[in-house]
Amino acid sequence: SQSLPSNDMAAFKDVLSSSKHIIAVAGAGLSSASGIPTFRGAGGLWRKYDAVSLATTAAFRDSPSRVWQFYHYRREIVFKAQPNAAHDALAHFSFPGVRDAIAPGSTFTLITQNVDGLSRRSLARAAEVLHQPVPAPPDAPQPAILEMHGRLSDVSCTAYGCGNRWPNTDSPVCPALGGTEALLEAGVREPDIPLEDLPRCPKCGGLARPAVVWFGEIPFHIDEIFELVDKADLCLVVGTSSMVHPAAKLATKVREHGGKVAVFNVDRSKRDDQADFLFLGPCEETLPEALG
Ligand code: BJW
Ligand code: ZN
Repeated sequence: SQSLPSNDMAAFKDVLSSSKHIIAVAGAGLSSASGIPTFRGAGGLWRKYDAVSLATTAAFRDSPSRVWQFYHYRREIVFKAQPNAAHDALAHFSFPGVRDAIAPGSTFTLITQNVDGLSRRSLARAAEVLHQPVPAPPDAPQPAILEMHGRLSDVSCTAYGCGNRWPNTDSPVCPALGGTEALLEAGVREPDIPLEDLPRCPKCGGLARPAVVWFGEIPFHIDEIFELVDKADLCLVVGTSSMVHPAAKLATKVREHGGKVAVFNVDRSKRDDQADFLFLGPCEETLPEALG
């Protein structure tokens, strides 16, 4: 029978110190302490809907008004939120100068499923504190963060053949969505916003959508991600239920070619019994210790 994963922090730090190609695969739990609801745990409901069922192409086809209200609501939360100690621990670890005291001569890339941009904001803040530029090519082999499911602060055009994608950090994203987040709480019926009043493409006028990755769509940076996974000798799995592919199988792939896996989660998660290390607890407490 297989022994359970170790929770020995000193042994983990030993492995970390001799690792050369480190990746972290993060999920919604990374941002819990920033007040961002997760998908599948408590708080995984928006109004009466299951958050996972709204993050789909089918939901957007059926009701762009409802799905835009869901994303507007999440954008407003995220724009007001601040990165937490777990984001900051990963951000600091992204700087070669910091990492050299912990895992000398290593590379590190954070692969996040989160669309909240908090890791990017944490990295920018760390760059200021450390007086060092954000790690990026050509000095680093990769940008420090790959946001594989896109960004809430980007929108893209749904018109066939347009392909336009642009940043939009307006609050609200368009006038018609303003205030809709409070409506249902006030017991008002869900408004049905006409298509022409939802966000539109400035190039062709087509209906815009959040530039995030829904089920059946190909995640961003997928080729770079698989290359990193092939090279990785250590994979940190942070705050994800590991239910959604391809993110869920990245740690397994690292393990299959002999790399180590360390899971940081408040709860048990899928296939964590196959990990080498399992640190149960809030990642905003365990990660600063593990990477400090
Ligand atoms: C804490 C904590 C604290 C709390 N500290 N921890 C069979 C049938 C149909 C489809 C498929 C199938 N098998 C595979 C598929 C494909 C499908 C899939 O995986 N489906 C499964 C559900 C079965 N995947 C896709 O379609 C993907 N694309 C794809 O596969 O393309 C083909 C391809 C082929 C080859 C190569 C590459 C690609 C796309 C998936 C897109 C997922 N999109 C969403 C929405 C994004 C936009 C948005 O945010 O709205 O991504 S769904 C949602 O789930 C979101 C998340 O990023 C993702 C993962 O969720 P996450 O982050 O794990 O959150 P939770 O809530 O599940 O877990 C939180 C965890 O945190 C919990 O464990 C807590 O315990 C923990 N936690 N507080 C530490 N303080
Ligand atoms: Zn367009």
